[in-house]
Amino acid sequence: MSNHQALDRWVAQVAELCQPDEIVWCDGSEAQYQEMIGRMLATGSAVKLSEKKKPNSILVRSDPADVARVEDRTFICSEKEEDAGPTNNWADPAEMKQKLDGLFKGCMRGRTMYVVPFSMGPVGSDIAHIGVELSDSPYVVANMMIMTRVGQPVLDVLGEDGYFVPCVHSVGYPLVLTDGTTRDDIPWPCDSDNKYITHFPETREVWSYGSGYGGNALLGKKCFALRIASVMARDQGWMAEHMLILKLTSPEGAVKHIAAAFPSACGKTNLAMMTPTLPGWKVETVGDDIAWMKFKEDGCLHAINPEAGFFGVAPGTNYKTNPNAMESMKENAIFTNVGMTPDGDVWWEDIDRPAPDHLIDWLGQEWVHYDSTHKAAHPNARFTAPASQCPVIADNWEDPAGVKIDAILFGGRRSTGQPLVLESFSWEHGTFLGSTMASQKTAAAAGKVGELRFDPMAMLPFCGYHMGDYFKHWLDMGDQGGDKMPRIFYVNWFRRAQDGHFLWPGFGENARVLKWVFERCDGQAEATQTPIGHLPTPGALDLSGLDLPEEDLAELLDVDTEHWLQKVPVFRKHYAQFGAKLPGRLADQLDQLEQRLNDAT
Ligand code: OXD
Ligand code: MN
Repeated sequence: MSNHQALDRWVAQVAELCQPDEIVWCDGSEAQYQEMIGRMLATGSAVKLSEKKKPNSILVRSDPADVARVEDRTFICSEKEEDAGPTNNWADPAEMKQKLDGLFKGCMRGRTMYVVPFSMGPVGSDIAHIGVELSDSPYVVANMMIMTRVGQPVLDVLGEDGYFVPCVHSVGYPLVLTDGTTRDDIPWPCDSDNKYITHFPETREVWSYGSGYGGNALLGKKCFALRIASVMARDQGWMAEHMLILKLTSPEGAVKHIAAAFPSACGKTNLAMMTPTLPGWKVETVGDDIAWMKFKEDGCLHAINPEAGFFGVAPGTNYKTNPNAMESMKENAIFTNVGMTPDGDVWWEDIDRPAPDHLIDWLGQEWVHYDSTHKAAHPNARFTAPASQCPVIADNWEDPAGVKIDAILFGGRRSTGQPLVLESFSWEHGTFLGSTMASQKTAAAAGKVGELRFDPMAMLPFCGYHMGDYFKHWLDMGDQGGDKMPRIFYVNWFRRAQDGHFLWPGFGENARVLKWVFERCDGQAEATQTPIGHLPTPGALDLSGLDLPEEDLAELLDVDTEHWLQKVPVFRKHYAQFGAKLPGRLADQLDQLEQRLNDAT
């Protein structure tokens, strides 16, 4: 029970529907975290890792049918279909509520319903917002305790009548069936044929059924902090974005904060924790996945990281690609769908050490290296770790006032055409760049990996309303902020040469690009105007000490007019889906691009 009548009433209503055996309120304490871990160990959901190798950490293996976000089972249930737009699955809210009533009825029988009051952002910050998740999964509760701020301080801020976003989650595996028969719990309960990840933007509710994995189930993350928050942000004049936030310090000690939107599994965590190769430059982490940005009295956008932990992709993470992520997950971590070594440690593809002779794979079986398709870890295997454990967490990462954002980067995986870095001509042109962002698909979502798809502002799976209205919101924000808005850049670490090799070394070397961005913000670094944006002049990028063949640099900064002219009709087709909701100013931007390209040929 709380002091908040509406909250208590809602908890009672959901309990009446779901019929759990008991209700437990989460206080966010270490004892309660240990209780969740204990419950998972008892049902076989979790395996304890070696105290020597990974203190206070567990490994969890999901059902093979529940391994990623399910975009085709994710619904925006707005009153009007047109408000969900062409990029979302829409469902009628009344019909969906009826369906959910059927699914949720009795779905927690034989289980405990946990009440998780959580703050997205430092508790009490005026950029933060509060949610309450009701869930029957100890795995979800334990993850929420790492990923958000949970417990009594949140209820204290809520007081008697504070606003919260209600989020209901069930794995959809009752232990007592309607006919009264009982069944034992299983390690990863779910209802994989019946997943519904549903959002009600008008009433700002989330109902999630059937999956226990990541963004489908940790409802503070994608469901609240992006889909519902994007609607709140539109209505209240702020921004909820799929962006990392980093603090960049120059050798002289000057600081800038950069937010960057890349699609899922395109290196946000690596960039946010990067160790620069340029002497004297420092990158520190504020957040690795989501940014909430509001205007402050100075007229500038200030951002918080609404999360308190990292839910990062494990495969490919190692002491070379991201030593700070490796250090962050050294202890007190949850690993999901990775391999396990005989000495009780974790293993995944491209971790720093060779696979031992014996290994239990993510399916819980002895791993046989018989072919490259049979991986020890699932490609979307994850680690959950407290952000406070990151060695380069910024000292101001929990500042309730947020950090002033100086620059925004867009980017994705593009093997051709897109230069290493460019700066937009204006906020409006930057919005155009974000709206036409495309990237090769990764394993973070179910579906075919590698396909090129438009992913505007990296928000394709996360925008809770019509994408055309979302573009308009970006333009409105720009009109409001004027010349105080961050500068907008577009980066691409993934361009390949004809023979297939990556042209840019990436990782710590990306600091060279950040340095140019930093200097552009101060009006210093040199740039040439091209039809697609301002590109660094050949000498403007600091390449000291980097062995980069001249022809590779030339290709990285090449603007192939033919390539871009071919893109124009592709962009037009992409824009056409937004119909009358496409802001005319963006259509004009596309015409202007075409004009500039034609003038250049
Ligand atoms: C994530 C994602 O988990 O974008 O952050 O899928
Ligand atoms: Mn993400």
